[in-house]
Amino acid sequence: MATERKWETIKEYEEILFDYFEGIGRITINRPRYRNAFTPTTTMEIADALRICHEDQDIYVIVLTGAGDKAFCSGGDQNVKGKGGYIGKDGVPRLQVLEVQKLIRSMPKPVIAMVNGYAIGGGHVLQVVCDISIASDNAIFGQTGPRVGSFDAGFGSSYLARIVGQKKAREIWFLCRQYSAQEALDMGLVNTVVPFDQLEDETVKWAHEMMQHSPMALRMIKMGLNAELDGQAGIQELAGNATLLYYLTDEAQEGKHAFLEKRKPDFKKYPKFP
Ligand code: S0N
Repeated sequence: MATERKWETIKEYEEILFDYFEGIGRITINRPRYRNAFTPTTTMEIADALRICHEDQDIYVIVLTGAGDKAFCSGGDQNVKGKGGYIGKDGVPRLQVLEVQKLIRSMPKPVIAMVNGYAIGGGHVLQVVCDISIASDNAIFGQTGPRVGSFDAGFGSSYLARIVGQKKAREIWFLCRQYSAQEALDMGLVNTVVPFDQLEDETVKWAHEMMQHSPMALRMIKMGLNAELDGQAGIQELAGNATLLYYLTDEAQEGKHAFLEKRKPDFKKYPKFP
């Protein structure tokens, strides 16, 4: 039987839920009527919640999911798709889910996709960019872009190919087929598959297991894995984290103190590790 948990609301939004339980920040796309398709409001709200997760010292792991038992996310809401992007309340067309993808990728904490149904189109790309994917046995995966007049040639293709291989990635995009949770597991697209009623329990278990490990170690591993794929932007992220670690050393402090004390720095006393 599934465990009942008391999730506490972190912030109220229109189209997402954002709550907290024992070190986990959970973001739920809350548009089940539209299979959790995202509008510009949804993506702006997810981006805001992710920025809060980035800063919040009590959040160790982020979970992204969809409301209900039908869909994780069915991609961009076709009702508001206009020329140049998805049109929000300000009348401006945007492709803002790209910002959400980048925020997930540069989040210095693990992000788990808790896939509770359809992960389709831009919704599938969201689960692809998450660090870990835990799927329920009713989850269905696939891209629809070439059928509905869109595509994601960024992370949605290149990173997908790193996960499932070039041939399979081309099949997924060129044929727009749907794949079962078991097929997704077999091609390495998700980490595990569990019965729907165990999805939250399993996700919380994985999150808590990761939380027992060094946050800095997880952060550096994530940035290293990203850097290998993300070119200059990935190196910039990894280098930024290396600088953070360097600033924590006495050697770096010596440089700052010497400057402020108007003397020559003495770096010789610090070890040169082999
Ligand atoms: C998810 C599907 C397979 C579910 O099928 P099912 O269970 O048979 O339900 P339906 O009856 O089809 O749906 C129930 C109701 O929900 C509405 N609905 C579902 N999906 C959407 C959607 N994406 N937008 C708007 N409404 C949706 C249905 O219309 C239905 O409503 P009613 O009851 O009124 O009939 C199935 O629903 C499906 O195939 N959905 C469409 C999936 C899709 O094509 N998504 C869009 C794919 N494209 C993108 O996501 C854009 C890519 C992208 O985001 C991007 C990429 C790179 C750069 C930028 C962007 C960007 O655009 O931001």
